[in-house]
Amino acid sequence: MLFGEDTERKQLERAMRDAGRLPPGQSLTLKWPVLHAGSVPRFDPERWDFEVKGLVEKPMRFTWQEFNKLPQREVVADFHCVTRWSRFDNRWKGVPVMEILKLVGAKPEARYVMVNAEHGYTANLPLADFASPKSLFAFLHDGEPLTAEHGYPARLIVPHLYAWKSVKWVRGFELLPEDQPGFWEQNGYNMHGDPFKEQRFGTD
Ligand SMILES: Nc1nc2c(c(=O)[nH]1)N[C@H]1C(S)=C(S)[C@@H](COP(=O)(O)O)O[C@H]1N2
Ligand SMILES: [Mo]
Repeated sequence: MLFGEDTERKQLERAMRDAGRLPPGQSLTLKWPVLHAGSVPRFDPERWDFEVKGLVEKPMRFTWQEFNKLPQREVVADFHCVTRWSRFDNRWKGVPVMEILKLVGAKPEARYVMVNAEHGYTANLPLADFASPKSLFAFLHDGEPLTAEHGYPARLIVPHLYAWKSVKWVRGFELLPEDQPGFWEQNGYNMHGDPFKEQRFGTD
């Protein structure tokens, strides 16, 4: 029954808010909305690559095959969109960001990251957030390959920041000495984006 389902959702929402797990100004969704700018890109495994550049000891480029051979792990995490919905307990599987950072080696001057995706989408974040143990380049969600609209074949997941930093259709990243605004950040979104501090827009 619709009414019953909504009551259940609201009860869960209140419990999660009280437990400190739902960030301020967010509501819980049991569905999984799709949100992005532009069109869904087509995946061509022959042409796909993942490029790591900027302030790294060893710039690297991975083919789709090579990228798939990197160590993988699973992370269960909540997902918070700045448009005020949160989706709990997503089970992601993919390549931890740390695995790639170990291979390329961040130079000491590297402090920020620009993440690059298809169609020129970008998102910036501090290297310390990017390198968090729960950040990963995910292939699977709840045991299934990502659907095209959720970022197939791979997307970044940084669970502790607003979801616009969780770049779909990811194709690489660049380490930088200074912070530079990405796609939404150029349009007024926050440079950091911590949902628990409600860093939605502006400088803080
Ligand atoms: N490449 C790309 N990644 C993106 C976006 C985008 O426009 N392009 N939108 C972001 C935003 S605002 C959100 S809320 C999440 C939504 O992910 P979902 O569509 O899988 O729910 O993707 C993020 N990643
Ligand atoms: Mo979002």
